Amino acid sequence: MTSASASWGPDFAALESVDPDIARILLAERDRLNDGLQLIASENFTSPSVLAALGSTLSNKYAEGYPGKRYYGGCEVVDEAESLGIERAKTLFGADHANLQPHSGANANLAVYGAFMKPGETLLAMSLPHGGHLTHGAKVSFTGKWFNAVHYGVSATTEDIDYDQMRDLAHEHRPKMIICGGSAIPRLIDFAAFRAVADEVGAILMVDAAHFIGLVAGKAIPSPVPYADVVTFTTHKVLRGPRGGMLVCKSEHAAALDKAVFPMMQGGPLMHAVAAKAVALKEAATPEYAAYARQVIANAQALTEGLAAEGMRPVSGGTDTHLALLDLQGIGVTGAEAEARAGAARIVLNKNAIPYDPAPPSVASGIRVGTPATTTQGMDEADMRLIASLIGRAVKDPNGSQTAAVADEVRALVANKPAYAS
Ligand code: DSN
Repeated sequence: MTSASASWGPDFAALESVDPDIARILLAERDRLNDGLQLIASENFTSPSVLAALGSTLSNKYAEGYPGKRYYGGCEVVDEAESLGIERAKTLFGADHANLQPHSGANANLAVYGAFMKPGETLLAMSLPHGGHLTHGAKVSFTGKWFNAVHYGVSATTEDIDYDQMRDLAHEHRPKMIICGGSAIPRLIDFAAFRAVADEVGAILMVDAAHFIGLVAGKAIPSPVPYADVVTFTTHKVLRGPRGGMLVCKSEHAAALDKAVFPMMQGGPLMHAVAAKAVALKEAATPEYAAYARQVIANAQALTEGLAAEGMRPVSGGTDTHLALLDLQGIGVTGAEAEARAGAARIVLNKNAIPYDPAPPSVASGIRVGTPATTTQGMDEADMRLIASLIGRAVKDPNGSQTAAVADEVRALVANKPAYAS
């Protein structure tokens, strides 16, 4: 029950009193995070500052519109938070304009379609089985149902983006929009090549940077911002902010994209999430964050080399980013088996299709691993080499004889570097 004296910020004691079931679940999830290795490439551990903004009274406020142009009274305080976040995003990414309101990466992408495309028009994007994303025109997504989606993939020899195929398809189909980025791309993307092709065919270039924008923020890899008409991303992956989406764009697209986010696609923004995004952007502008971003890549490379030594073949030969895709066919283990065996030993990773995968997605021939969360915990290359050997022991162990011993070693490793204080 809320009262005049109710705590205005996160109050776990109040939650335990009012709803012990949910309180218990929150503690169990904290313990799960502290009791294993989190190698899901799209996950991370947000800071206490970000969590404080998320658990704040800004959740109460309706603020449809944008700073200074709202459809509700009483927005003068949340206006400050959103304006601060917009300025921080523009500065951090060197962008003309930023919109912090998309509730998710999918919503940010949806807004870009809303701004630039009509149903039936053509888009060109990376195919999902080769590392793209559902919202890039997959048949099960509205983007594949409402638009004519054409897909490029990776070369069978290099397993990197087939830029020649992409260019040929662009000239053949004259897409309204070209998209690059995805969920399982270990290599750097040649944004200049995409820009050149977009210019040749008169297409809008959208970069879905959800996976790697946190590395861009830390200046650890090149930025797509100078090349793209619009860059969409999530805020909770390497970037280490709250769960949510964002976009930055060139000034000539600002009005259309703002209108597409609200009122075309969304109603009231989640102002607590907007404030938490602003906090994450401030954190991402620090030298400590830049060192973290570089370490994420160094760790991913060390982990990939270690897994290769265990007989797991890195797709494309390695990684330039925070994630790696490993082909397990050489060790005779499916992605689903590897996910289950590693999970039983407290190592959380996901099965993943590899390019030209003979297995269905529910089984998959590969796994995807990423290093944002373990790097946030303070782990380094030596830890990654140990983790690779633990994964090898767990995954190449069909009868589970190693599971308990590996789990004990995992617990010993994370005990020194807990994700969250108890
Ligand atoms: N589901 C996210 C990922 O894991 O990459 C992308 O949306």
